[in-house]
Amino acid sequence: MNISLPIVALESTVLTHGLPRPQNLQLAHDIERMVRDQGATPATIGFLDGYLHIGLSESELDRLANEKGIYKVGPRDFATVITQRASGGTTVAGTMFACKHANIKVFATGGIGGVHRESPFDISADLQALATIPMIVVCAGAKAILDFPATLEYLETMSVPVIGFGTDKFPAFYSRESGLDVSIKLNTPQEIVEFAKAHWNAGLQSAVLVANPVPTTDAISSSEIEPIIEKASKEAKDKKIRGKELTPFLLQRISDLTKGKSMRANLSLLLNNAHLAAQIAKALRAAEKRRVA
Ligand code: PSU
Ligand code: MN
Repeated sequence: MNISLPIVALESTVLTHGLPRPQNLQLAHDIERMVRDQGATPATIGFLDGYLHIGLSESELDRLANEKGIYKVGPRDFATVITQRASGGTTVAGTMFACKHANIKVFATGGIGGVHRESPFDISADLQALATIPMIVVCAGAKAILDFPATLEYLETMSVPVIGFGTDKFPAFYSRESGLDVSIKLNTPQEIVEFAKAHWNAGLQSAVLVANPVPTTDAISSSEIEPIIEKASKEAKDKKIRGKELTPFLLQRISDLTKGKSMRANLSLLLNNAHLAAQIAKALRAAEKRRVA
């Protein structure tokens, strides 16, 4: 019998490439504590010296947050870091791939990757992972730097349901809404678990994406953030920044241009997502216990 423990997987690209030092290590600790305080077990996932770690100790988190030459690891980079005995932070897709092996069903992140605005054909491997790995992924929408309509269309094409947690609208990472619709609004962790079970029982193999808006106190209005995103995107285009460098470049530029306000929103939504993911992991565990009893 396959009963999952209430475990919440956490990605590590946000530590290695998404946030500056020292906020990155502080966040790693805060987010793990948030999961534990809710009665679930955090498992931050990443590569150290060519080995995949599911759950990292204090000193291992410190290495990922502070060492130089750390890779950003999506699924296609697994063989690279394994053969090079390298260390790296796993992206949403890389973390989901690890969860598939470890049978972890719940994962919290900040924002998923998606279809980029400025770079044609730059579509994050996160979308491919969401299409093929059956688990519950909690995010605050797609990263604000993306093409939202294209990202949501792709998720629809790949049969990934998008649940708005307490909202009909897809949240836009720094802002609470993008003006675009989710596929269903649900209001409790129990409803989310029931929905995911129905999705998989119907024979689907895709993930269920939970979109949890950034807390109101830290949200930035789209009228404030949009011109800044446009500016940063244009700079990236002018500097010919592409591929895996694009996301870190944009996040850093937006943080500079907002004098750190976007980073505060980023930290706040990460903790908020870990909180909800822990509740979902516990609800999933309770549902599985009931089924076995
Ligand atoms: N959202 C953030 N910070 C991040 C990321 C997302 O606020 O660092 C990371 C995630 O790990 C995500 C990755 O999987 O960026 C997507 O990168 P790309 O667009 O290159 O696939
Ligand atoms: Mn990309």
